[in-house]
Amino acid sequence: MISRIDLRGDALPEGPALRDLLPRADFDVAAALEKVRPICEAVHHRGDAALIDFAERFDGVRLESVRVPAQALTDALAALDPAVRAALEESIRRARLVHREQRRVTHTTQVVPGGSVTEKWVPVERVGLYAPGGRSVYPSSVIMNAVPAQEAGVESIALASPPQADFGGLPHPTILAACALLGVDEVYAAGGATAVAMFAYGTESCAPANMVTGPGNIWVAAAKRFFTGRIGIDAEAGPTEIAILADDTADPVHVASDLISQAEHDPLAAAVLVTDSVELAQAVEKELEPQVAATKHVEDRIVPALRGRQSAIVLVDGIEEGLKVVDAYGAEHLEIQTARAAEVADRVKNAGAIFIGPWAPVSLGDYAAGSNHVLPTGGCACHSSGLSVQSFLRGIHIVDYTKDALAEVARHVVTLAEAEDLPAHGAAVKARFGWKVPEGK
Ligand code: HSO
Ligand code: ZN
Repeated sequence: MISRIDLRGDALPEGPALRDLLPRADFDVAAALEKVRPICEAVHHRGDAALIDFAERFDGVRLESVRVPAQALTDALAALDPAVRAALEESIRRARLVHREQRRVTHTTQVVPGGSVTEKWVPVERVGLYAPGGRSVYPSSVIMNAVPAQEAGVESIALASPPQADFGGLPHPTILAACALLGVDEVYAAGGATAVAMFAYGTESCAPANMVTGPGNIWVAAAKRFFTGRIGIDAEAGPTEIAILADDTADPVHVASDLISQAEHDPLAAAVLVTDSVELAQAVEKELEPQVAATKHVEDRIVPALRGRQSAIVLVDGIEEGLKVVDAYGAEHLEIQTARAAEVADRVKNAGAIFIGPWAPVSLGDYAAGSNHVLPTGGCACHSSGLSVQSFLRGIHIVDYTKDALAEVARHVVTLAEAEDLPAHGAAVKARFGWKVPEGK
């Protein structure tokens, strides 16, 4: 069901060489880029008409309008199962608690008397959120995108999700209901690359956005790459990943169920167990069989995900080596199921989110821990973080110097300008002091 990679014995290689030994899915965004280009160009040139044509082609439904009427959101919320509503509300409440505390405060540094730099945090003005349809209708992801944007103070938030032929061309009702609960009332029926293009260029019915965030398949990732530089993006989200660092204190039933939980997302999802215990490895292998057999999505997602080259049980000599492996891997989600798990977790450098001990499975974080589940995949955790309030803010430096404060440092500015062969830079300072360089202090 899952392969083994045995890294015991020899010393582990460092950095990229170690990473090359570890499993990872092929997710070739560059190849998809060429395919999304004509789609993006069509949306640029033909606006809503292109969106309506693409919806017919990709989603099998002819739309009357791309904008979802407000009544559809109200109706979806009214029809929502009360248990699902209560769970979504609790998820929103917890996410708000965590994200509210991520707000940044304006800070002024008095560099010298009369000279200060203030860093002012300003939210992005308009954001387009994307919620996938098809295999992944995740109202939880609507929460994870909307809450940080709202807590950051983004004024204009719109959401796009693919039209569903079964629901008269509207996005899935649970997505609409989640929008209603969150107070996101500007919603569009547009999917994949077409939705990203709609937000990037704007169309007759949708004003352009400064930023697009949200999960999606390879076409969404490719469209985000296509527009990078023109708009802000969160990340090119790839297939989901779970890595578990475990020793012989871990419960194989928990480990197996957590591996399966993320394999459930996608045939390309990655499930990686890193352990120094052969007994645990064997017990997990044994445990996977009945648990997989007992669940849903077996043949289409879980079995290909676990059997794929992106998943493995990695055997290491000890937890020290295990830490090196998980750092080289940089998992989207990392569970620590070892003795003194909090101490081990504290030493991890690269992970999107870390889940400590037996009572914090990734699925808690997916829905209701309060943490964000939009996290860096594909090793991007080595340089990036998950979605947060910070993702929707810009820090603007405000420079405020008096004449005396400028005079004090003028000779350094002029010197550096000359050293860089940019005399006009120096002149811009000298001009303010009768074309002479002030003495300074
Ligand atoms: N594990 C996914 C998020 C998700 N899980 C949504 C369930 N629904 C990526 O972090
Ligand atoms: Zn998940």
